[in-house]
Amino acid sequence: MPEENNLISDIDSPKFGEELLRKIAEHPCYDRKAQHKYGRIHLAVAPSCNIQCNFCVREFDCVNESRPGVTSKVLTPQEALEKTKQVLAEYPFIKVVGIAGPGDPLANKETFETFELIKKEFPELTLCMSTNGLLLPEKLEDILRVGVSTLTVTINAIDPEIQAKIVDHIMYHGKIYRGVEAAEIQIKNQLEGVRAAVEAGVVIKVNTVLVPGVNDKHVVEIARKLNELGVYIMNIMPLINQGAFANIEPPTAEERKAVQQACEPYVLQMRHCRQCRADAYGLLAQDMSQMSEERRKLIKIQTKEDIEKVGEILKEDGKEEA
Ligand code: CLF
Ligand code: SF4
Repeated sequence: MPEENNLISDIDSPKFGEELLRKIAEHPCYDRKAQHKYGRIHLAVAPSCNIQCNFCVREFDCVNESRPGVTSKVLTPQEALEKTKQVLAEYPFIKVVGIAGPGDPLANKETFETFELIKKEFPELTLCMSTNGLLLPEKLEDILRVGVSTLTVTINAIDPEIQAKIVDHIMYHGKIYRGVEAAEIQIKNQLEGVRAAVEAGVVIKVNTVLVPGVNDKHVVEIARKLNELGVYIMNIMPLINQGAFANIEPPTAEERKAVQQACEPYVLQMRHCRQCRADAYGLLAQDMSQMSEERRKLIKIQTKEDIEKVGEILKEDGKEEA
């Protein structure tokens, strides 16, 4: 182990304030225990992307965060606000509003317009987004202004030679870059952006798509870097073979587990990701955007009852929920 890396057991827990600790505890992706209790709503307001990953089929959602082979219906910011109002009135256990595509949220001005509208209407909710990180340094000010507190950056390699095998090209400040040159720009921006975001108090999750034969031996090096940067949690996702990577065999569950174990000493591992759609809402395990009206009603009733029941028990016990 290189000297500059601390094992996570050696590091003091991050210095988050009370408000951020509450947001983490109520975030179904950031806190494993929260996944059965609290939900998220994704607003699919961001169709454009500024890079081309080799495992991406562009008519579908961004697979750096979402489910492959799925096409979410794009909403305007106003439609997204209306949808949020409607969904939250019925499912108050939703605590997080996320923008995760269908493209890259930072490549769409609608992302910020939507967050502005949501923040005004629901100031207590956690605002979350995911990005490929290309525009992170220049958009960080906007991210902070609209009040995003949990941010996912996909980092599939920190070695430009490896990244060049994963991303075909990037579009950056009006120019197309390919190969190692493109990879160097993206990695530099991702790492600089993550460092600055951590310093600004944003809680960072990093997604890494595990591509056998391409970055599988390299992922632990990424984890060491995340440790150094102060990243809160890492989500190692399996490749779904499509696009230019259609012929690469995805990792087995055992292979992914072994990589997660190797990374765990450096950065907390997320193991409950559902690779949700860019328009998913509800609990992670119950995407209500894909359910019949009857089933949604059932969940609403059950969940409200559950919440009330828990509230009553707590009142009787005279203590807050653990
Ligand atoms: Fe959405 Fe992502 Fe925020 Fe969660 S999802 S933007 S951090 S609110 Fe969660 Fe879904 Fe996995 Fe993403 S289970 S795909 S990790
Ligand atoms: Fe596709 Fe997402 Fe990669 Fe963009 S960042 S090319 S939407 S997988």
